[in-house]
Amino acid sequence: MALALEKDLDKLALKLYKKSIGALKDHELYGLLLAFSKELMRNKKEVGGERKVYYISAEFLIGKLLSNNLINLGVYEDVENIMNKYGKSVALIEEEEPEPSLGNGGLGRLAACFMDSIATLSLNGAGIGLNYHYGLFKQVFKDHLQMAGKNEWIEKDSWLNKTDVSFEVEFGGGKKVKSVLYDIDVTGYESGICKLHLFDLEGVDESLVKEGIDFDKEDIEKNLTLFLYPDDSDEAGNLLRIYQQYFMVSNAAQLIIKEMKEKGYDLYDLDKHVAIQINDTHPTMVIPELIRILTWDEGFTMDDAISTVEKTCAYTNHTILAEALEKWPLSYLNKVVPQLVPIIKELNNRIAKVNKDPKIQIIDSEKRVHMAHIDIHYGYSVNGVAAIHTDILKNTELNAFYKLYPEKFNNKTNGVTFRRWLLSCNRPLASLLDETIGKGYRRDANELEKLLRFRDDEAVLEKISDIKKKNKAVLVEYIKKNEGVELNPESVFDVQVKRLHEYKRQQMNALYIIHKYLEIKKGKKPVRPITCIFGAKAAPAYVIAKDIIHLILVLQEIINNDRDVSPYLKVVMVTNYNVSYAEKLIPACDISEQISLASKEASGTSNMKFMLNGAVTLGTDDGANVEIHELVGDDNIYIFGADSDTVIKHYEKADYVSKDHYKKSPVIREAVDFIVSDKALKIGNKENLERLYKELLNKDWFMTLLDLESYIEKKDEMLKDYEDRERWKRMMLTNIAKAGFFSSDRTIAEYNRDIWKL
Ligand code: 26V
Repeated sequence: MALALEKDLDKLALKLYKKSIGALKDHELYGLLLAFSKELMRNKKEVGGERKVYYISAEFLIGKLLSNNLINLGVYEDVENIMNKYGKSVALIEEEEPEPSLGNGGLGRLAACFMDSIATLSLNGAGIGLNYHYGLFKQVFKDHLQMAGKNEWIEKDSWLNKTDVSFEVEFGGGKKVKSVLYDIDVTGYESGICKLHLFDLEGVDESLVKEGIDFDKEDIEKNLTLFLYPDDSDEAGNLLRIYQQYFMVSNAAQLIIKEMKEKGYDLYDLDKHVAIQINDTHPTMVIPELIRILTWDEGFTMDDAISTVEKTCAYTNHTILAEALEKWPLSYLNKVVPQLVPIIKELNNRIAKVNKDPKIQIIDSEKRVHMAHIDIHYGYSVNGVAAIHTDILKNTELNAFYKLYPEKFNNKTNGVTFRRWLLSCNRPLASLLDETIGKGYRRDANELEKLLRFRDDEAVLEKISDIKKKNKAVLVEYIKKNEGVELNPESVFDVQVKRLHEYKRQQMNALYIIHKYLEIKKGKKPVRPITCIFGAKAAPAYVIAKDIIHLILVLQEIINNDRDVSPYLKVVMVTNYNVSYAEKLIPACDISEQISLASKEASGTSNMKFMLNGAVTLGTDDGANVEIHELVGDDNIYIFGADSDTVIKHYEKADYVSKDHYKKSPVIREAVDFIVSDKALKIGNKENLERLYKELLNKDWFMTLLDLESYIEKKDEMLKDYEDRERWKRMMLTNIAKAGFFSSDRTIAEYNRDIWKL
């Protein structure tokens, strides 16, 4: 097979570049493997069936696709061998692939994992989203501050396939635009193909973007698909987001109806042939839009349209943060989508007529439209993304709805695709698993449990620890090249990578680092050096989040340049953390930081990727950490801090006072005061550091100081245990063995069993 494959590749190289493989430059090799993979995918069967799920999502954070596709197409090893013959590797060639940044973080990455699993399980499904030309901004640091630039990712040759599908979409004020549909083929693991449909704006104008990521937000006929969620701090930004959302769902609705008609199905049977999964509230307008199309164009009565649509749509909630639950002023909707307003009012009136409870109204007394409320009243399923999250939705946040519709609520604990987060990013570990437990885990992740048989096998434990060592060495090289920071591969690698948000509490990790720094300064040195690694982007309009980045970068500068301290402690915040960076950081991590304020992280998914790659979790009992805790048991995880009930009570009683903690504890005081110390101010900016200091002392909405002491204690306990190497290796093994539950194949099988029923 390898020989035939090499011949095919050589032929293709001649056709594309008029050169043989050996003469190709790296970028041409990427072009070659791209074209080759696309050819293989074109020859694969598209999954079909009588009933289809459409997963609508404003974000699909797919990451680079080359190695993932080669793995799923079953040709990775052969291609790797051929490339090795020419002194190249797939990993090296993949460096040439630009990374699409079509998502903010967990929600978007989840959608990408789900597409992989839908295809792998051969479910009849498609993803629908937007083809943002620059996606999420590219992060750079200047003077210890985050700057945002545009991330160009669309090249002449890419994974996008232009189709001839195009629809018209009308907005208020007589604005009318046309769409163009691009498809990305999603190949499952040794299975068929599903489509990721990304709609773009015909006539989108990249030249609108001038400096950085600034552009004319009003010119929607030209800007609609330039960026993902542009800065939403001003009205223009919010309006643009509504324009984007309507553009996405109007195209989705038209595509779904087109496909129904092409297959000859009766639209009154929509719910029999179609399930629409609404990924967070961003695609909510698909509900009134479908009702509009069915009543205006297809002759449905309002009653029939509503009852058809409510049997078709299902909603996933991804957060309980009040500020993240979308509530659009009716006046905005009147401007952008006046045609939906009477329908939304009708949906509202039908509820208000029978139930006056203000908590469940769609339009509130301030004339804001609660998008989640539309989903819950007019969808057939509502799910949270981890057990504790769904419980909080049922018992607290959405309790009034739960009482009305208990049968709609269900939990679907998130998962991640093991093709990318094990087979692709950690090939040495995958090979070891192949050798020890066989390849069955690749199809059935639960088979990872077989690894427990090797709990006391010193040779296997040693191999697991060697792989970690090698991955750390690879990361050290990469960080040296990309960040110019020299790390010690013998140190403990402590990693926190996720979007920057106060509830995720990167600031608490920073306070720990200050505490360690001061301890070392006083002569108390850790037994083994510690390396603290961060990766995080902050929303450009989120001031305190950017201040936290500033603090971390200031600490990096102070600590790494302090000769007394840097042999024992190093800090690095990597630039432009993205999927590709995650693929390098996660396999090299010892301590996985999952330290959100209990009750606030709906699930988290990096926690799953880390455990799968043999890191041990340091976390609160929050999100999926709770389920990780249950699976691995107390001995294989480090849990600290207030539990979610305690936190929820603090919020209810409004009795948390951060200053009390500051006053009571000298350890806390010393760490917090350092933020505005001469040393910090010499390097950092007064404005940023003082604002952060005041925020922590006077507000600290996410209760950093409540948990700081128990965090310090737990982390120190963990560092001590790291020195009991046998015990640590067993913890690594147990975490890997128990990760099977977190395969997105399991999650998707559950969505299908309980919601989609394909
Ligand atoms: C959205 C926004 C919008 C603007 C204001 C600030 C803000 C803050 C948070 C969000 C979060 C949107 C929803 C989201 O991304 N949720 C994440 O979903 C992941 C996949 O289910 C889950 O693992 C994460 O815990 C959850 O935060």
